[in-house]
Amino acid sequence: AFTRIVSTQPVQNVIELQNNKYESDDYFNLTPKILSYLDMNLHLKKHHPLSIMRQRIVNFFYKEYANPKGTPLFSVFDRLSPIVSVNQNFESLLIPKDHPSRAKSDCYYINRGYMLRAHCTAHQVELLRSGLDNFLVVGDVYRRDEIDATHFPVFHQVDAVRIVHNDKLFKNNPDLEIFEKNFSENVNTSSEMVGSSEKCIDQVKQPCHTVESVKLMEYEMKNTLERLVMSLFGNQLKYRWVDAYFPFTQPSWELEIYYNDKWFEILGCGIMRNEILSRAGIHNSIGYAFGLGLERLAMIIYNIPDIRLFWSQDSGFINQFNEDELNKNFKYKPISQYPQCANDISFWLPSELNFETFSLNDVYDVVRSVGGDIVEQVSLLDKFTHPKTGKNSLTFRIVYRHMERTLTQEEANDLHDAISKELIEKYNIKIR
Ligand code: FA5
Ligand code: MG
Repeated sequence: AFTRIVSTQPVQNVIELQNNKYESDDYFNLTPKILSYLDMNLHLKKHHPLSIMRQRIVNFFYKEYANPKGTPLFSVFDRLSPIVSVNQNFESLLIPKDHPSRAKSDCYYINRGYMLRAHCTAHQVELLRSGLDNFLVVGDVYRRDEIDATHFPVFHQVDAVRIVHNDKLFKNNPDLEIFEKNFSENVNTSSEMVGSSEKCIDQVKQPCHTVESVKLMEYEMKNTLERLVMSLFGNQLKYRWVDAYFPFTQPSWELEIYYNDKWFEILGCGIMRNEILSRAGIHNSIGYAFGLGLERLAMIIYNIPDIRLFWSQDSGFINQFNEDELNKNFKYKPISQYPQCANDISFWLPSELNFETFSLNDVYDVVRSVGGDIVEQVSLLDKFTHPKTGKNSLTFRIVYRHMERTLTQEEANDLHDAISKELIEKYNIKIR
């Protein structure tokens, strides 16, 4: 039988973004909604809680690492464009070709070569190559994700790198070395890049490093980060280190903090992979790197209940935050809770697709594009395969709530209809 191949791909197209032209291809999956966030720069906006978080973290590092004259050692980059090459976001960081984080269903691609950065680590190698050894990168990052009070397709990260040369690290111990004696930097380690993409937590140090150098770096990193979070949350804070895995650091950890009876992961970090340093032309040195999420910090510090509030234009939100009292922690006062409207949608997938090949993030993107910030949550209620026809059906509940006023059921219905229409058009689904 002849099956109609449903194309969800746009026709070959040239799009202009931030004064550069890109040719879109079958990887293009940006939505107008996502593009509208590109130049918002919430982390630079006056009185914005994310900007306050950025300043507190930058100030901490300026103070923590300064030369004897008081000049900060760290350079700060907070205006780098979020449009990066796939190479910057993945290859340069030794992320294997088949790593799940590269999936089209998880990232925003312009084409096969360019994307919206999925983490600020994407700038690590270019900055290392430019000769910097201590730097912070602050910016917006983009990931296709589910929809609820703690997830938004755009959030903000602070990434950091600190490199120490052998002479400095062992200033007081000239007998000690960063590298093992038998280690040669010429050894070809690139085979590790095609290695398994499985998440294997390996807390063993990299073979090239001596135990002493890794322990010293690990101590400095953890101690700095612990004091950073205490400077943000106060000394009473309960935290813990959890073993983790990142392709670009080894060993790696995550820092979790205890809040409202739960553990929250706020950052990932580790000892930088030596291949990254040596490829960037940095020798006889060891480094640590970390990446943390600004929204998570701000939500906990100010008790902000919903991640969409960061995008709110309501003066009732912004006016609660004041640059002049940067270090003051207080509880955010809800503007007011407007009622929710919940509508369900059930549809059949096109017959050539099943639950594995149909991406839920495609649905979430349509919901975001059409419903915008009025959608509070989307949850998958039911998956069902018809016993006779073998057709697959999904049911979602979409919760609508306006952040600044009461939404009528009619308005919610209109949005809901528009979402159904867009899903039918884009993905050839059939409403049940
Ligand atoms: C990374 O993005 C790594 N690049 C971090 C890193 C950098 C590790 C350098 C080692 C060296 P991850 O995906 O876990 O890792 O995100 C880092 C932090 O960003 C998280 O700890 C969290 O605070 C924040 N974050 C991640 N996903 C979200 C999300 N969907 N919404 C809000 N914040 C998020
Ligand atoms: Mg993580």
